[in-house]
Amino acid sequence: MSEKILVLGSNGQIGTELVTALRKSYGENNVVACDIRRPDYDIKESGPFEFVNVLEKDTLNTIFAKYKPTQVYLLAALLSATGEQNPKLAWDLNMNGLLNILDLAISYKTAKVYWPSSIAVFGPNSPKDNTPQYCVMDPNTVYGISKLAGERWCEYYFQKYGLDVRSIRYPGLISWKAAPGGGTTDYAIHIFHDALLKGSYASFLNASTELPMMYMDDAIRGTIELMDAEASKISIRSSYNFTGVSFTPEILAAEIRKHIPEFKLTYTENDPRQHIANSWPRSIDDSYAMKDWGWKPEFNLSKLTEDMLKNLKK
Ligand code: AKB
Repeated sequence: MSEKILVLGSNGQIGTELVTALRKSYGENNVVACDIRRPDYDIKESGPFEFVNVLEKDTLNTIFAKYKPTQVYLLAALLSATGEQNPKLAWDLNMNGLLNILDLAISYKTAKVYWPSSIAVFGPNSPKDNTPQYCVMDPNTVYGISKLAGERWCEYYFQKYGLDVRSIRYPGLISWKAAPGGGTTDYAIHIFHDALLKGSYASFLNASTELPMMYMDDAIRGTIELMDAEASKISIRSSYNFTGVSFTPEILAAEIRKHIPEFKLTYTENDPRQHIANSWPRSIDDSYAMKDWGWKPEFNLSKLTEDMLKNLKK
């Protein structure tokens, strides 16, 4: 049977690259990009696009009836920093968007659903180093709370209805193709743009704030590998710990200086995102992903820095 794939939230940082990768594997017409905004590319020149708000059940129902998707990727969400500016909207979008998709996936017998979680599910009392898959989780952002609740719903739908839902707890994702969407880890993208444009960057996180990160190429490959894995290999139906490399703004700046020696890093004070970052892990133990479906990152700090600068210079 040929696949028909819906990607909801297709214009975001992840969706932009995921749609391209999926279209390469499954064919342009079999991957339907869906978003509330018009994409940057010319719709007529590319594969199918639909305007969809994941909170509008009737529109969603029409789209499911039209395409009868075999796989759905739900990426539409409000991230950690923007979520704090509008907690009720973040909860509504992140939670009810997910429940709408889980219910429609059951009604339309969608074979597989992908939904991203985040390191934001951890909180101030979670272990900070090599944070294990199973530990205390006390998120203190509405984004983290919605992701933790969403993980429980995913596992519930798997156990109660047999829905094949798969999920990854993304760390900060670093990419150059699309702008990041209002997260706490966004400094690690802005720093590259400003290093090239101005030779300096004012970081909203302090010098020693270490966070888990990953290059987008690894994240897209890992996501598709998880979705392609045999169902029998997936032992976790909440969400998998997943990581690439951990670093601080200071360490990242030192790496950038290997290419731009005059690069200057300064720090702003009292940014609310510092408080969020302080509650998150410094590094992640992703051994379940490695053991269950063979996860292995390819980009370390020097490789991702080189690739970011090379592509942003173009
Ligand atoms: C954020 O910073 O909110 C996201 C995330 C880690 O989920 N990048």
